[in-house]
Amino acid sequence: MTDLRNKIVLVTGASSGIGESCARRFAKVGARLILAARRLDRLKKIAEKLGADCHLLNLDVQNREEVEESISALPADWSAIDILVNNAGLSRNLAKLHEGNIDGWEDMINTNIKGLLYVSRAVIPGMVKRGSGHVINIGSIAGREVYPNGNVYCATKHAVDALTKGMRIDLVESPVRVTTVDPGLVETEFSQVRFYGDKERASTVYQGFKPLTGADVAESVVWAASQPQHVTIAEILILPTAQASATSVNKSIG
Ligand code: NDP
Ligand code: 8X3
Repeated sequence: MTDLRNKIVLVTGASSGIGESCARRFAKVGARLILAARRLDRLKKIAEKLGADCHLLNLDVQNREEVEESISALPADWSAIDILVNNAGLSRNLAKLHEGNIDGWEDMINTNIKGLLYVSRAVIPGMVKRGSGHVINIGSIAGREVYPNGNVYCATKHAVDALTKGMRIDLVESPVRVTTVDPGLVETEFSQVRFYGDKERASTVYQGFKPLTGADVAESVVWAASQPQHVTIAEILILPTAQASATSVNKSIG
């Protein structure tokens, strides 16, 4: 198994949900954490409770210059990133494509695709140079299926799927591993962001069944990272037991 003690793990979107849970789970196994997000106040509170060696990055992954500068300016004892968890992401709205909000599209494309690309482009060369590293992308069931009104969000997660496969091909000559962890419905702030802060509407998404938690997903992420160096967990699809596909959810089992 790969010993994760003292490994340097960069988690984007560590201020909430799946990213925050990944930070907690990696901290438990003794990793050192670079926590990145726009809400630095939240990162500070999370870091205080982690009991792990942490470095905080106030980072908007949409901002290409900010990403390049933040990664290249990491202090020497934080610069050799072992594991990159490309988690920062969001959805905006549910609407038919021809009625969609174009600003929301930009937000999703700029975060889920371009943000992931900027961070990957800044971090992976160091991994290749050092001959070691692991990139773990947080995809989605929405990267495997398209559901009604999910058009652009699903497209961004299909793009993440293509980029994961492309990275794995391009890195085959190096020991750097590439994994995608693709969750179904996880109760986080995801739906609150999708519905622009409407908590009541967001909560209805998870009513009537037991959704995944961020911790459930983090367990898969850390398990994939713990495998021996010659093992790549290429893809994990993780669903609540009440979910069988993007559109098939049994909302009557509580
Ligand atoms: P949350 O809304 O709880 O967390 C999203 C995280 O992304 C926050 O920490 C947020 O931090 C960060 N983020 C958003 N935009 C940016 C940005 N421009 N720059 C830096 N960080 C950013 O949602 P989840 O935890 O659910 O989402 C995490 C990932 O999981 C996303 O990629 C999402 O698509 C994916 N996913 C979620 C599922 C779900 O059902 N919840 C299912 C499948 C996949 P801040 O606002 O502080 O910048
Ligand atoms: C998030 C899960 O089903 O809302 O990727 O797309 S879903």
